[in-house]
Amino acid sequence: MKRHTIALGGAGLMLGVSLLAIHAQELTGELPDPPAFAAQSEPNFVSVTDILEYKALPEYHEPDWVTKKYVDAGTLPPVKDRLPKEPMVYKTGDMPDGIGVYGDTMRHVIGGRPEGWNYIGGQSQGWGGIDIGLSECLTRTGPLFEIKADELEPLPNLAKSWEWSEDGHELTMHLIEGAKWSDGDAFDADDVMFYWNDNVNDTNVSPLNGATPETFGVGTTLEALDPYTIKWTFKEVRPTQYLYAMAYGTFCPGPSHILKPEHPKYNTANTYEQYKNAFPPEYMNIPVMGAWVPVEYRADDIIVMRRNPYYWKVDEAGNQLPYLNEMHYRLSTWADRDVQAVAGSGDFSNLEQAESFVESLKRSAEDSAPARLQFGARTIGYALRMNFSANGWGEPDARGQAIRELNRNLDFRKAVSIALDRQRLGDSLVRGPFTAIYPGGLYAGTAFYDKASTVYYPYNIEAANTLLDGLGLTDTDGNGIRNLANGGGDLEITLLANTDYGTDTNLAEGVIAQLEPLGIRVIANFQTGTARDDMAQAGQFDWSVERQGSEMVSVVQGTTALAPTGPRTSYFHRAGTDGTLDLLPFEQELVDTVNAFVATSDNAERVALMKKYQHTYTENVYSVGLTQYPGALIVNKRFANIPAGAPIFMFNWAEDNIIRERVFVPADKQGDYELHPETLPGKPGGAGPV
Ligand code: BQZ
Repeated sequence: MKRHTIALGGAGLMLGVSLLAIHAQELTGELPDPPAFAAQSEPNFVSVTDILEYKALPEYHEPDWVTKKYVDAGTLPPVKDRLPKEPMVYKTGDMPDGIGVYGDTMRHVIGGRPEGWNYIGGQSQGWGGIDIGLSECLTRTGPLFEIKADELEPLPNLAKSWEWSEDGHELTMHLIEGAKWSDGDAFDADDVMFYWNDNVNDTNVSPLNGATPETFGVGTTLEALDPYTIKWTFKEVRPTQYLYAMAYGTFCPGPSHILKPEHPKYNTANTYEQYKNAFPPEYMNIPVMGAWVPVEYRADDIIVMRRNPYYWKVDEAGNQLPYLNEMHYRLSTWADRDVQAVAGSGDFSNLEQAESFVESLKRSAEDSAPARLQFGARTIGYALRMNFSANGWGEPDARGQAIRELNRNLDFRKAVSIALDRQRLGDSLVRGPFTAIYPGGLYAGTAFYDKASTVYYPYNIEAANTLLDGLGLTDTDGNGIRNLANGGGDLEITLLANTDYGTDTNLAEGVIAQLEPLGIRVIANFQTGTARDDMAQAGQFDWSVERQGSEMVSVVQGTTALAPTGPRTSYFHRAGTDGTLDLLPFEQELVDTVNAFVATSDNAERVALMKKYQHTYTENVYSVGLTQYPGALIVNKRFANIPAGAPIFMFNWAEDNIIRERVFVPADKQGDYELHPETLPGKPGGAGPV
């Protein structure tokens, strides 16, 4: 600390010199390659048409007890009448263990808590595969990890086919015909248009997972041509990119026949808050298009789901999916999910917290281990994100505004970046070949990553101090904390982090500890998951430590979040109180690069654009990368049809990637875990399974 205190006197000159020296001296350095760490299993790469098709089959089947107890009793139509004209058919060739058998349960353990069932109204269901299982979307991208790179395009799902107009501005999509919600109500364009018109395009509603009109392109329109045909009109020419945004998490329509009556546009007695909260966790049998329906909820204990009798997908033998009759989501912690999965009292986990790696590896190495653990590529990455809005997003006070101004200063961001010892941060989580030094931007080892385009500023505490001195952030009152320039108060910065994950708070504490010697007081603002998500989306943070989304892994999934391409597309720079974005010149460059990427389907051009993106991003320290490491999929050994090489996270989480509706347990391995055997969901809002 002493140096900059001394700097006040003749320091000007010395400061000037060293700052000039700093600026002159190349702060960049050679980015060390990640430690060698091979993924433990490779996917079998296939074409989209190898996975599924839509066609009518000569006959259909269901669990015998469904026929006996419901169809024969006349309380449920025959399976052929519950299925669409042409159901989705999963091809046996792509199913690792082939046609499955009915029965058993997948016992998930999760760290989230359900707010309610109104996903498109903005409520979280607790994550951990709940919303992924309940919500079906127009397209699907989770399973794309096994698609041949040169054939990469989203899978059809609720939209079973589509075609572009000659000029490339219009995309006509054909919805699956005759599919029904789990209560038997027809799924059609009404559900799609209610989501688009009255949720995405209603600024009073923030759908979960952040869909905004700009997620599908500035000026894009959508209309229904008939109950099973919708037409998009884009400003760009053939922006195939948006087909990825039509998958999970941003275009998964909700049951309009249930939600619309609660929406203020159609029910003026209701406020938007009442609409959002109209379906609390206690509300059972919410209609879904997914494979399982919530039939029981015990707060802080468990959510139980039973098979959807109207599920619109079958195998090639005509067996209506899913094979598993029940899903459990035990309400615990994310760390406990790992523990229970390797212990065999839970069935599934995305091992994503590096602190649990060693213990999980040890337990699952034994022959008697109940679960298989497979590491994938390094697709888990953490960054320190700074709030770039200086025009009011999150309504900062004077101190907060001063921090926003600093966040927008490159020397300041560089100083913070080179003051962090990433090797030490990674090692603080787990030792060994797992964590890699991550400067920020696209991840090493991913499709569009280019090392030569990645600017890296190595650890250099000396230069960091000089840069901060150069900004006039000197400790004028001698309390060991630098002061804001021009006689300002102490340099205090709040750091938002998610207490649901040890990794998030450990990394945040690492940042706090490593910046303290520089005289920067970083104050922990640690919040539980949902509270953290709400504060982050409202811009109520100076800095936040976050696990990044799929855009940094795949680029093609979540593309519009790569830069502030719209007022609410970026995670850390959104429109201010006047609705405008105060973009810095390099940010405008990033926006233009991302928009150019969306507007072209020429692969060579896309690769070149992402090199430019990576260079601009890392040269300007748009976010401060902290660490990057692989995750491991843990699944109980009794389950079959788990695809080889399924990553825990790429285009989506493994709960989507493994296609759970076609996962089964061979008859001789089935456990007796069903809590409500031989029951089906009851009426929406009814007591539970019947
Ligand atoms: C996986 C995932 C499935 C959300 C959530 C949670 C939320 C975020 C993120 C992950 C959990 C699990 O992640 O950690 O392994 O099961 O649910 O949805 O972190 O707080 O808002 O983006 O996906």
